[in-house]
Formats: sequence, structure tokens, C-alpha cells
Amino acid sequence: MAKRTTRASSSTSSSDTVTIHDQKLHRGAGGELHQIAEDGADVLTTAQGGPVADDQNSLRVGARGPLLVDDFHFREKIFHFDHERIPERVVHARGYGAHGFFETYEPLSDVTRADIFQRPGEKTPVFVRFSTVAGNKGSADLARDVRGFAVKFYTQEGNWDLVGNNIPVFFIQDAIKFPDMVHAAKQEPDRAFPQAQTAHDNFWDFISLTPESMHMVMWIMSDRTIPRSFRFMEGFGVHTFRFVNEKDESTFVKFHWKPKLGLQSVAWNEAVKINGADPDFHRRDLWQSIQSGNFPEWELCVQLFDQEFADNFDFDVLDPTKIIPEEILPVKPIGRLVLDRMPDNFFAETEQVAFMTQNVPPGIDFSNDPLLQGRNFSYLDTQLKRLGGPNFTHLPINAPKCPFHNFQQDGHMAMRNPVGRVNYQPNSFGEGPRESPARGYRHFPAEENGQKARLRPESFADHYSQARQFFLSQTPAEQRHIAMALTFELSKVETVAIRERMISHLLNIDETLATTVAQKLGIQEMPKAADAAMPTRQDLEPSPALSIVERGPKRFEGRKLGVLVTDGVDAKLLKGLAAAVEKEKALVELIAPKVGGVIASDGTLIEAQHMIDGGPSVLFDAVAVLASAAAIEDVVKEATARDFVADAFQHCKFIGYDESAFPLLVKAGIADDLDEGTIILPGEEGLAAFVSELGKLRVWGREPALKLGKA
Ligand code: HDD
Repeated sequence: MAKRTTRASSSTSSSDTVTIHDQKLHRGAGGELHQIAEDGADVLTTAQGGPVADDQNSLRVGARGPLLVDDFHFREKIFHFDHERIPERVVHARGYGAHGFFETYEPLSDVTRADIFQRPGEKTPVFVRFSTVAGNKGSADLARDVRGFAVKFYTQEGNWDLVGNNIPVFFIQDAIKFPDMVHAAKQEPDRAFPQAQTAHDNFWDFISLTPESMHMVMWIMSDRTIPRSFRFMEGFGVHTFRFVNEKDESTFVKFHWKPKLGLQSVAWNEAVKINGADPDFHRRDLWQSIQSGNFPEWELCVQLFDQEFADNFDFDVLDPTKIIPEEILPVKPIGRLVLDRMPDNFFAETEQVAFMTQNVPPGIDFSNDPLLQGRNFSYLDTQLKRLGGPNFTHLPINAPKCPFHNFQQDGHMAMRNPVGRVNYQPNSFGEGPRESPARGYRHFPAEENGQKARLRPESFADHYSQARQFFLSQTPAEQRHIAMALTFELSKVETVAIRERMISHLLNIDETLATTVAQKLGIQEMPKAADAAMPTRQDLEPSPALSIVERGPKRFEGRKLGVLVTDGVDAKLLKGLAAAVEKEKALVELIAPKVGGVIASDGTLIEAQHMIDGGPSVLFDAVAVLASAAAIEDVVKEATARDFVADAFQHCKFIGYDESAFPLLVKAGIADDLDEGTIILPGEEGLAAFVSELGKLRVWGREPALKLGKA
């Protein structure tokens, strides 16, 4: 294939070699050129381009003598290695990103002049980074934690960063409390643990002294903080923003991301085990689904409202600890987000991407939410610190994809260096870009007045009503999980007074919840309810939209069935099951006593993806066991095989099995408790129905009998 080269004097050959000044060069996979060695291999060079002769041994005096300062290759190599790391994010350090596009459904010109929302069907490139909040960069994916959901839209009028979470409210109402909140949540400073966990004194001490966090506490103690996959989470812009149209009219807007495949979380006991079995569970999930062409998708939805709605709503729309229930103000889909490409280089893209809430294009503006305004101040500083200089916008992942021109210049590592004499405006040479009042960003001309003071509005004072509403909107299983999560977290708090203070808050939310948690913690005497600025409202209607189970998937699509197989497995049945699952656009992975695979009933070798120890059932959404009578006898002796089934049962998963596999159910101790979720696999005709049943994901009715905890 003919390739372009950088010099006029060069010539190209028919292969991937290029000749420049009589030197043959090889073009690598990324288009980069390599010097070629005598044997045709690419030549290793220093960063200065000097060919390297020996990269195995440093320069020294004699075989056993000291190293020499002359060794510029060694010096450069180690110097660069020593500087590979940049500071990790102070929060949201662990994250994983992907590229994709946003497709606009319909013009929204009546409410916003944002260019991205003008032309139906238009696709805008995006980069999305998901993250946990508290853990460091190397922490496990299934920590109980809020997930970041940050989207950078490369619009034709500049980058728009919607830096949200998978929870629509926040812990605090004023950004000035953010450092305290984060300090309390992360590892304690003297001992540097616990990592990526809020189950410790400092966190609950701060929380119990911060009643405004109670609504968020209900969310973080729910299964929202242990999502099954980034693909099955909602996302929220949290704050009230403004859309502004060409006439400078404002409409308030709240942003929501709705996953196409429905919501899904894991069980806490499952999360604990996944963290051991596969700490990269969420990364791997996103990687696998994108690499296999199953592109995750979300709809961007908005709640739009005017000043009159805001004035009449039960709570202040500027308060980031409150939601507007979808049943009161429906969400309207305005476009879809598809993630279809993994980064080529994790560091260059996912690590260096710089999200900033203040990145908004014309047509999108801020409200006076004090948390949002504080954020707008904070994010620029953090990028400067992390990325080392003001030119981080020159990095390809951060640079706009639309044309951009200004007179900013120089600084560390400047990559865009303007040419010519004029570097200011106005100038009389007629050179360079100028402002455009018509196209440029216009802030919504809101009228503001008032006393300069450190204040918190009265309208932010109700801290319990929506916490109660959230709790009452959950299914019984989800309520049970909230009680169990609170019990677990508070059981790790050493200071009894902090546990009791939390119970006193729970009493303002739901009495049964408070007494359940108190009993489970062994608190002898119930404390008094916490003093509240306002009584908890009892009249807020439950909002089913707040339940994950209510918003679960309709089908097994996008999920994974783990099939434990033995030698002699019925080849036809296994093939039929795999076909039925794949037809549902779900995945099958096989687990066998040896990863090399099993010899099926028809004599074929069937390869497995996991050996039993490496493929516990927590990695799958549902499981099946297909065995032969001869081979199952050995398999039942393996503790991990018994755990495979016992865990799946404990985690309320569907378990399919054939007759020969039954001894494993007996040994796993579940044979006497079979229910509608333990299904003897039908013949081939029934397999599609079996897979369709898996779409329910869990048999919640099984849970109370498991005595994991009762609400
Ligand atoms: Fe923040 C990162 C989301 C409040 C200050 N934040 C960060 C990220 C997300 C959020 C998703 C990671 C972005 C990425 O993947 O690179 N933050 C939120 C949400 C908040 C919130 C939804 C409340 C509604 N944040 C918040 C406040 C402040 C910050 C109140 C400070 C006043 N956040 C930061 C930061 C970070 C950050 C320190 C750390 C790394 C970064 O910005 O790039 O500036």
C-alpha cells in the first residue's frame, strides 16, 4: 500500500517500508515510522532518536564493576520511568472510559440554542469516564460507592462536560463542605485505611453530624452503589441547569441518563466476592461488551420546567440534595449515547481526560445551585495540578474537535504554537480571530440582589422527607438491602455514640428501618429522634422510578450465563443452550474442572473459559450445570464447585441443571429448597423459554428464607 511521507525527497515502496534520504524506514501499526535493523526488525532508539545497541546491560567498568555516569541511555530510560505517574484524581481516582457518539432525536431550538440539539439524527463524538469516588486508582471495582458518570461532548461549538453521578442527589448543599466530606469518606489519615470503603468512623461521624446528607445516605445504602455493570446504571447531572434559547429565554433542566438494558445491581455478598475474584469486574465488562460489538447505550432525558413550576414545587430546585420525582415531572428522551470504541491508550485518554463542569456551550447555563457554582470554581485547579500546566487542553482527548482559535500562548508543553506576528486583539493588522456577539456565549441575564453574607436558605432545611420517600419507594427486597447495608457499615464504626446518632436520624426517616438496624447492631436502648429543622413529610407519594428492581431489564440481553460442565456433557443440550442464549444477545461462558475443556458426549473437545476456581458464579447473572453421571461424582468433591451452586442460590440467581448434575445441588445443600428459580433444563424445545425466564435475573422471593437479614 502506498504511504505518504513527510519529505518530498522520499519514495515509497509497495510494502510498509518508506525510504527517506536513502534510509529505509518501516511504518508501524499506528502510522509511526521506525528505523530498520540489519535483520529487518524495528530499531529501538532513545527519546532523542539515537539507535540503541544494548538495552539489557548498563555501562560499567568490568563485568562486576560500578556503573558509569556516561550511560546516557540508562539515565534517560530510568528518568522517564521515574516520571511515568501523574497525581491521581483527589476523588474519582479509579475510572474507566470509552469513546462513542451522541445522537440527537429532535430539534430543541424552542428551549436551547445549543448547537448539539438543533439537527435530528446528527451525531456528536463523546468520551465517557465512569468511576468510583473514594478508592485510590488501584482499588477494586465493586466497592460500595457512588459511581461517576462523566460525559464530554465534543460539540461544534465547544466541549460540553456533563459531570454527573449514578445518583441524582449529593451529600452536601454547599461546595465549601466538599473537602470535609471527602476527607471523612476516604481512608483515615493516620492509618491509611479502610480503602475504598465508607464503613468507618470518620465517614459516619461526618454524616451523622450533617443531616442534609440523609437523602443521599438512603441512596448510597441501596444497591445503586453496587452496580452489576456501568452498562446497567442510570446517570444524573444532579443539579438544575438552564437551557437558554436564541431569545435569551431560560428553561430549567435536569439531565438523566437511562440505560437501554435496564438497571441491575449485585448483592452485597456477591460484591465482596467479585472484588476478590475479579477486581476489574466493571472494566472487563465494558471492555468485553464493546470489543464484542455489543455497544452499551443510554438515552439522554431531560426534565424541563419553568420558574412557576420551581416556585410551586415542594422543595427548592437549587438544592442538590433533592430530586423532582419523574411521576411529578416526566423525563423526556432527547437523544441517545452509544459507546463503541475503547481508547487506544488508557493513560493518554482515560487518565488524562479533564472534565470540568464549567465547560458548557452557548445555550446551556448554570442555576444558582451553590454546589454547582462551587464545582465550576474547583475543576480547573484540579486539572492544572494533575496534568501539570495550562496546556492540558492541547492533549488530543481534551482538545475540542471543532475549530478553535485564541491568543493564549506558550507555557509548559505547548503543542499548538501559533505562527505570525500578531498575538493580541484588537489589532490593526486585520489578523487573528475576533469576538462574535451573535455566535458567542451569552450568560443568562438573571437579575440578582441581596446581602453579601454566608447563608443557607430556609428552603434547603427539610432533610428527611425525600429520604423517607426514597425508602418507601423501594421493593421489600431493596428495603431489606438498605437495612443490611446500614447495619454492616455501622457495625464497622467503633464509636458507639456515632452508631446511635445515625439511628436517631433514621428515626426521622422510617421507624421500622431505625429499629431494625438498631436491633441488628445490638443497641440496647433506642435513642431519641434527631432534632429536625422541619418535621418529616408523611404525604409524599412513593416514586416507583426510584427502585432498581422496578426498572430492571425485560430480557436477559447483555447478561452472562455461566455454565459449569463436566466430561461427558450432553453435547446437543449444551449447544442448544448456547444458541438460545446467543439468540437473546447474551453471553455464555463455560466453567470446567480444567480450563483446557471437557470431552462432550459426542467425543468433541469443548474448550472452557474458566476452571472452577477461576470462574465462581458471582461473575455471572445466572448459572447452569450440565454434567454426566460419571463425571459429577468427582466434581461434587470440589469445594469451589459446591460454592458455585450455593452462592448462585444465596444470591437469588436462576440455576438451570440437568438430571446428572443433581448430586451437586445435593452436596451444595440446596436440594431441599428448590424453587421456581432452580430449573431442570427442558429438552431443546424448551431452552428459549428457560432463557427468557432468566430475564427476571433474581428470585427475590427466595431471599427472606436465607436469613441474610430482615427489614
Ligand atoms: Fe466532583 C471529579 C462528579 C461535587 C470537585 N466529580 C469528579 C468526577 C465526577 C464528579 C464524575 C470524575 C470526573 C472524571 O471522570 O475525571 N462531583 C461530581 C458530582 C458532584 C460533585 C456529581 C455533585 C453533584 N466535585 C464536587 C464538588 C467539588 C468537586 C462540590 C468541589 C468543590 N470533582 C471535583 C474535583 C475532581 C472531581 C476535585 C477530582 C478530579 C477531577 O475533578 O478531575 O475537581
